[in-house]
Amino acid sequence: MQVTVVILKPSAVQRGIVGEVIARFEKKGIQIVGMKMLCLTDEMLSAHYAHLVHKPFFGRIKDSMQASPVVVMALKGVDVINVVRQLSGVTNGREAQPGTIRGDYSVSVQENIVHASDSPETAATELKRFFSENEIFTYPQFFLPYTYANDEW
Ligand code: FUP
Repeated sequence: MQVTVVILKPSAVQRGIVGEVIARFEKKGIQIVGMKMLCLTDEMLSAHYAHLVHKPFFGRIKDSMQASPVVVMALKGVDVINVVRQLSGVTNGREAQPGTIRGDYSVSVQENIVHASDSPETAATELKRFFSENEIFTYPQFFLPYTYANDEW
């Protein structure tokens, strides 16, 4: 099992679709193992978007991510990093496939509803960035036998 990090961005919080987006992860069969609301700090965003920090548009991305609190989630499942990226769709909401979160709820590159970790290394770093150890829960998923075959997990 892997754990990945999702951020429900201000574009989700402000538009009142946090519940709908969370429901997509739950209905897929992914287990929520951590979740909280917080305001992203300058330090968090410089680390989180280190690959974009020198781009001319970093300032507007930062403003967008700090426009309201966000919801951060830790999600657990088999290959969940890839599964959540697939559910999210490509970065540009105008190009994301219908049926994906961005494809259904976004027409923007920046205001694209969710962030999802893109690799096991990133997921581990982001988990540490946004959660302390006691905020990540281990608990039985009672539907597991109906979610996966027993040789899948
Ligand atoms: P993703 O992994 O899909 O979140 O995409 P990136 O890490 O490439 O981009 C992070 C955020 O920066 C995206 F949510 C959108 C924003 N961005 C822009 O606004 N313009 C760009 O040219 C690239 C990214």
